[in-house]
Amino acid sequence: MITLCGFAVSNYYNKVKMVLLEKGIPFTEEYVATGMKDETSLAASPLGKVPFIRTPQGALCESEVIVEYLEQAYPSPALVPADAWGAAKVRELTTFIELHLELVVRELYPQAFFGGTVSESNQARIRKLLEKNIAAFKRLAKFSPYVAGDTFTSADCAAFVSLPLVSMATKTMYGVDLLAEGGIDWKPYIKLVGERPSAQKVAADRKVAQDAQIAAIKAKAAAQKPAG
Ligand SMILES: N[C@@H](CCC(=O)N[C@@H](CS)C(=O)NCC(=O)O)C(=O)O
Repeated sequence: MITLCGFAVSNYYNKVKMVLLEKGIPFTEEYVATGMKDETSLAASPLGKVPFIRTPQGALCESEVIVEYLEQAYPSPALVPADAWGAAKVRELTTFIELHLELVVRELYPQAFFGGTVSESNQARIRKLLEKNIAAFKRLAKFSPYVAGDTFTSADCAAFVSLPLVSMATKTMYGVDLLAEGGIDWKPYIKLVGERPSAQKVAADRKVAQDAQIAAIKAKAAAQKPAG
């Protein structure tokens, strides 16, 4: 049995979870926070990142490596085309979504989502890069209706969990959804993918985790507030 380690607010965790659900692979979930220092977790994920999985053969980290392992080990139903070219085109999209969109916008999260700050010069640098990368992504993405074409693939699992973050973070930081401004009509696409049982489960579990996170932040703030 596979154990998926991490937490339900993480987009990379949710990408792997969606793949597991789509493929009908039995798995259990284990809550692991980021930045873990214990030797067992570091042996599984040496950078202290989530997700990682535990399998009877050992542990594996890096979400896309996990997705590729799952595709090979559990080929049916396929989430990547069988032919080399089709498979490469799916991976190309996932790489664009994660490396050129999510990893760039992630630099905004401290201020967009966590009450921290991002310097104005960094905000300007990130915006410029995002505008360039979103235009590049638009050239590759099909949305017809799925991101790689007429078939649902693992790139849709990546898109479903990461594209809304690009929109939310840029809207919060710049007052404009750079994805939509870049001509990517992502909302109907997310709605379509969101109808899948796998997406509904991921979204429902994420909401429970987010609500718990917000409640914990509020409780902490209340405890720190001087009485009176
Ligand atoms: N390339 C990694 C990225 C995973 C990642 O950045 N996960 C976040 C949570 S969404 C994390 O662990 N952050 C903590 C850190 O970067 O130290 C993957 O695809 O698994």
